[in-house]
Amino acid sequence: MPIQVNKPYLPDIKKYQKYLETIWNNHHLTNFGPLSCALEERLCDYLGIDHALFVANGTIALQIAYKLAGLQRDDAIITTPFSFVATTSTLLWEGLKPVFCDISPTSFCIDTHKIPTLITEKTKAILGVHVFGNPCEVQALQALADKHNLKVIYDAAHAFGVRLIEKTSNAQTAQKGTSIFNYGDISTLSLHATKLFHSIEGGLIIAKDPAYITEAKKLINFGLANALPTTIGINAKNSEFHAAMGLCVLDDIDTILQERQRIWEYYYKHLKDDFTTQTLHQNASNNYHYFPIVFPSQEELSKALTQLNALKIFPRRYFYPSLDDLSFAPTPYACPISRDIASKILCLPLYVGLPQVAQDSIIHTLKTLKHAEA
Ligand code: T4K
Repeated sequence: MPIQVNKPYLPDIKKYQKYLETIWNNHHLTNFGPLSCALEERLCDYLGIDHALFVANGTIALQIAYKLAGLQRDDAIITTPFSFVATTSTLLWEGLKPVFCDISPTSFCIDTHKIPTLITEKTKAILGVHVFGNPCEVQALQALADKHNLKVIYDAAHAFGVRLIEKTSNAQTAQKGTSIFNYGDISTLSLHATKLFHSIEGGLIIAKDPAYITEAKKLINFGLANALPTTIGINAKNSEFHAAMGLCVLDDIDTILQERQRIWEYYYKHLKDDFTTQTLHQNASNNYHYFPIVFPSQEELSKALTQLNALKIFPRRYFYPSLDDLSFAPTPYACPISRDIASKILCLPLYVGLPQVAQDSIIHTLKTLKHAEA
């Protein structure tokens, strides 16, 4: 059996079948059904957020977020070039102009210090990505946004369950921290099958201001309010079948996180001295979503990939290429750090059920290659 970068978690099929029976009994298949509402409620509770809307996927969640933030065609949005292509393609799809700001070579998130020189009168928002679940410098970004009257949107596709302990936190939040989704104006999450928590396809729009969620609910349902079209909308609702999967996976979330932590820590223990790893935010929790390593050169990455592929092991070049290098996203600002990291980074297989023998084989192959190079 090939070892892929990830393998979607599947819950107990009998539990899913029970939900199917509920759907059959309800005859409510989609359009804000009871399972979708239950999922939103349970996710708010689990994540420590006030408002969330379950939508079709993380990509449309971003597009809706831009509408909610009032962004208009040709507005300039300062964003990161080191992300999955959806972060940039959604901007372009909406007629917005991505202005790429280079990343920190250690956290792989947008470099806050480089943002001010990119701000012009056309800039309307900052779009950050908590890359591999590692939070951006949310407080510094907010201060910048406040100073220049900009919206802050987070593509938090990878950040399920991540919490931040603020220096100013009170006794209540000091232990658990605050959800990373509570920062910025709007955050979006992907609930795609490849994510640590998923609903097969799905996404979440999260905002502290309930008015955003009320508006989003209209936008994802053709712009309808009380069955009448009131604004230009689209169909971005999700179904009860997807919600049912989310509810089943949420039941198992503690086990999922424990298992991912075990695998992540095993990689870290064996590879940290030989490869550059992502520097994690000191005050944030780790959700163990991805395990990226950075090679000294693209040549060494290619050699490792060839050897692992020969063993039927398929890590992924997340994220390659750097988005400022895309032919369809023209930019006057090249981002050398992002391009460099993108050319040398590899995400290793990490999922519940990854066989120990496969993980050992990955580590052995990488270490052998590394020491042969030395
Ligand atoms: N923003 C960010 C920062 C994102 O990372 C993403 C998505 C988005 C926005 C958009 O959210 P969504 O609209 O997708 O909700 C995968 C995922 O499809 C994508 O959701 C994810 N990020 C991205 C990082 O990874 P691909 O093109 O690598 O997927 P694919 O089909 O090659 O799958 C990866 C591996 O997973 C395969 O090697 C095999 C395995 N797999 C996959 C699926 C779907 C399975 O074993 N079974 C499966 O059913 O994008």
